[in-house]
Amino acid sequence: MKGYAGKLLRVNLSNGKVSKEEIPEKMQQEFLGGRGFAVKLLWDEVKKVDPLSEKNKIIFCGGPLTGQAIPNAGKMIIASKSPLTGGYGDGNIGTMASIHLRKAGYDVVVVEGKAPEPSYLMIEDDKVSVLKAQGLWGKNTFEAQDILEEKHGKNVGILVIGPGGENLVRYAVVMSQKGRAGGRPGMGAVMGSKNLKAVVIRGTRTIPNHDDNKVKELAKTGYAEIKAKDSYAFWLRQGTMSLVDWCIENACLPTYNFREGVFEHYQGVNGDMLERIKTGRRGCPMCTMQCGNVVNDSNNMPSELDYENVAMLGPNLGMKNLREVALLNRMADELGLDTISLGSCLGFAMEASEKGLISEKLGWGDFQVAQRLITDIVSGRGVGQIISKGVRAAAEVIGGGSHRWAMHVKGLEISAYNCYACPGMALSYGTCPIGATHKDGWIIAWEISTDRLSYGKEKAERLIELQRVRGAIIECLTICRFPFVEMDYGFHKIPEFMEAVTGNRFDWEDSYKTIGDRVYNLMRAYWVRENNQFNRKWDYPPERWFEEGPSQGKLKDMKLDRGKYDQLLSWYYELRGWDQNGVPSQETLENLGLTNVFQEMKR
Ligand code: PTT
Ligand code: SF4
Repeated sequence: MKGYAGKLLRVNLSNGKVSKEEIPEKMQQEFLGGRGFAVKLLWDEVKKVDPLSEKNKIIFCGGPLTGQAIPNAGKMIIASKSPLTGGYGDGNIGTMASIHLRKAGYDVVVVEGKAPEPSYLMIEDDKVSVLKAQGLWGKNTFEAQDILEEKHGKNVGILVIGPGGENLVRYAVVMSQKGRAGGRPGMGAVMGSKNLKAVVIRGTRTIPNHDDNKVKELAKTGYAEIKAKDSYAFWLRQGTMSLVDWCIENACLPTYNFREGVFEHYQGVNGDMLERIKTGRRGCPMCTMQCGNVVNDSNNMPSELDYENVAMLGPNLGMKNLREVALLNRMADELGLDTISLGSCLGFAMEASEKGLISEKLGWGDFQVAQRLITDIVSGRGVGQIISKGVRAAAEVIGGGSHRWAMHVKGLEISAYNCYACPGMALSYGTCPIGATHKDGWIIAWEISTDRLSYGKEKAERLIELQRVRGAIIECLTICRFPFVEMDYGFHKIPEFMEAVTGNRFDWEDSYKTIGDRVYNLMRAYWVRENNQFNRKWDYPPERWFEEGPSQGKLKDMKLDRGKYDQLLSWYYELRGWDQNGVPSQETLENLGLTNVFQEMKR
């Protein structure tokens, strides 16, 4: 189909074998690209393996819109079997590497095996080499980016891991451009386990499309339309950071390891404070909206802030100084650690210390302690070693009932919304296909503006709609969702772009349901096949939200109701065509063309 390179590049690091394969048109039609291609490949090729063994594979995928001259199309999916969760894992990163990948003539790169020594992969159109990572291994992601640019020039796309990934921290991410991060469920650790420090791509070809003039015309009007939106000017000032005040207003800011929903010192870390100290903006290639807010940290070094990073490394740890939070954020970027899981792990350790479950004194809001713990996580020392495997694993070591306030679902740490009084958002975390992220089903704003405390079936219905669009179609097309969601740019633009790029009619109503459900069901089937014990408890949020309400704020003492959550979950399963353990039925899978998946999953 037009718009696709139609090529998959496969590199085996164990034996150096490189091959190029055709991507069948059927796969393009049924799975679109990005997340769709990734889950199809993992389902077919990565079965029952240890995620940190050489049998795992890591997949870099664009979609048909990636790199086209349309707004915010500079993104890529990085996917693998997750060493943090044991299930399907991926992340969506904005990077020049996504554009170079497509210019080099590929939609997908699959990396398998393990290099005998630290290495990096260099892709220059048809020329593919595995090079020694001498002088790179052990360097942080910023240093490694500089070294690689010096060697190969600035006109390349670079994906790189830091010491976090090298040392197999289970929530190590892949970094690019000193501020873009992707692959929360440990995609950086998978690269580390393969001795793969970086992927460097230079593509010099033209990205194919059906009607180039039409694409350019749509792009021109698209960029202009986004810039004309009422909320655009405020977005440029604060980006996602305005959410700190919104969460305070709605008592859902994660504070002191999600014990509270409001933070008394929030004005030290909110969007207004950001505006006072902001020095610039950064973002992904082809972006209209640059959401990376740059501030100088307490060492006077630049650090790029988003809401999630600030909430998890700020209020969740009792930290009240934005420049100090920025320093912790910069450490995470340099070391290649996910800021959300990192903030949750540090909060977990501080609470364990407060409760006397560990002997070390790790006080809330203690900046020195937070810095030391981060270095200990990467070097595998003391408490740092325990929390380097995520809060689920840490709770098993520490005991004392700590699993009740280990804030994760399926092993992935919860992102920055405290849901003791948001049943719909709790269900979203519960059912997201990579574990507890807000990305697929950000139902919380609608929930709070309608009937916040309801457990009505309409929440399950609404969540499935969001997951189909955000979690499936947008992730398969591999474009940034912010223009569509935050600027209200309108999903109806997607069929126009798709038709100009592929030359085929793109029926939105049909696609988002069939392709969306196909991708979601295959991700679910992957979890079931890879985890013998899978059952409905895996779709539950942490015990804390059912057991303890916050001690202050307008929703003081509020908790989730276990029986009602269970009913909401049952409705969700029913609407999806899954059984009462969250397992897709044979009929559901076959209606989506996923033949043989049921038998294999059950086996
Ligand atoms: C995403 C997750 C997020 S979601 C944030 S802030 W966010 C954290 N950012 C991190 C960071 O920074 N450094 C770091 N060391 N770790 C980090 N972990 C966290 O990772 C990101 C933006 C953001 S900022 C969001 S919401 C949107 N997410 C999108 C998405 O998921 N899909 C999509 N099609 N478009 C999206 N647009 C927005 O992208 P993960 P990025 Mg990201 C410094 O990685 O694994 O998906 O987790 O990619 O290029 O940095 O853009 O308030
Ligand atoms: Fe990247 Fe942010 Fe722009 Fe989206 S809005 S493309 S995440 S910089």
